[in-house]
Amino acid sequence: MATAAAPDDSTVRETTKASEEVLPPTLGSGSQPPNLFDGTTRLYISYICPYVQRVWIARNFKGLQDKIQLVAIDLQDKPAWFLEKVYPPGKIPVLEHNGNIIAESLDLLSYLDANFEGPKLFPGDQDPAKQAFADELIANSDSVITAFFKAGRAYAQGQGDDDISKILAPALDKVEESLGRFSDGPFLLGQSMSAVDMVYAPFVERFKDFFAAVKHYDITQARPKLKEWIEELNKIDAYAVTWGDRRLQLAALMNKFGVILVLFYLYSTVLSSNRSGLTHLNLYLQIQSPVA
Ligand SMILES: N[C@@H](CCC(=O)N[C@@H](CS)C(=O)NCC(=O)O)C(=O)O
Repeated sequence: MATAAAPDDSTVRETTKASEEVLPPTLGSGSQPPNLFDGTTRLYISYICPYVQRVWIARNFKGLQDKIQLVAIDLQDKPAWFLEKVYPPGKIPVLEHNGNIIAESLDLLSYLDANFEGPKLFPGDQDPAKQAFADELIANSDSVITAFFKAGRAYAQGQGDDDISKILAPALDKVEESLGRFSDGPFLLGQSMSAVDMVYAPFVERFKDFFAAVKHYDITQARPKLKEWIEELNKIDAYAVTWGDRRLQLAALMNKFGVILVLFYLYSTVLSSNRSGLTHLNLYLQIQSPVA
């Protein structure tokens, strides 16, 4: 009986698993640029930016770890080459692809889907009802995210629980209600993670951790779909790896709202557990506005 030839290493190449990827160091003003516009596709990121996270999750979900190189930029000490040659507005995420620079996280999700292989981020013509809902949710995402930031500021200004809840609850209820639209799965469009989950989750999870830390308030309480959604998202490698050390994400958000005491607590827990984490945290503590 004929047997199949053993796969040749040069033809069968496994994509690096997202969780096995060695993440690059953060580049500041003293850094050398990569060989810009040499045909390599690069995603310029920061490790604490929710807008970046949207695109980073998408890149991993599509299995593009070996096709799109990550380049981490220090937003507090941006390299001159990044501002002069890559993206003068100085924002991230941006993608360097085929000699062009593409910016804006929402545009990048569509761009990745249209220009790269891998599982689809949007249902498109395959499922017009789901695509229409995706468009609606993405159009509403800014108002939900704005409510989260408003609730964070209300907390920082010492407003009472009722005031905070009035701002926060409708935004969270909207997400809970949206999760009920398609009953075939735990994600916003049903069975599988899509671009819409990538748009919302980096913000929902940040504020989940924030309100748990500052108010012992669990945003998933009485919102079972939200709870399940977060649990299921975190089972996905492509998603989970983009969080890194969550204490650092939390510290960055707290710093934005000036929550000094809890920062001190976080600082000491990182100090006792992880020296390199401490170095990163020191860096992040200098950040005035890590989240736009
Ligand atoms: N609308 C942009 C927002 C991106 C954004 O605000 N990124 C922040 C980091 S989270 C940034 O690059 N800020 C520039 C700076 O800090 O100088 C998007 O969706 O991509």
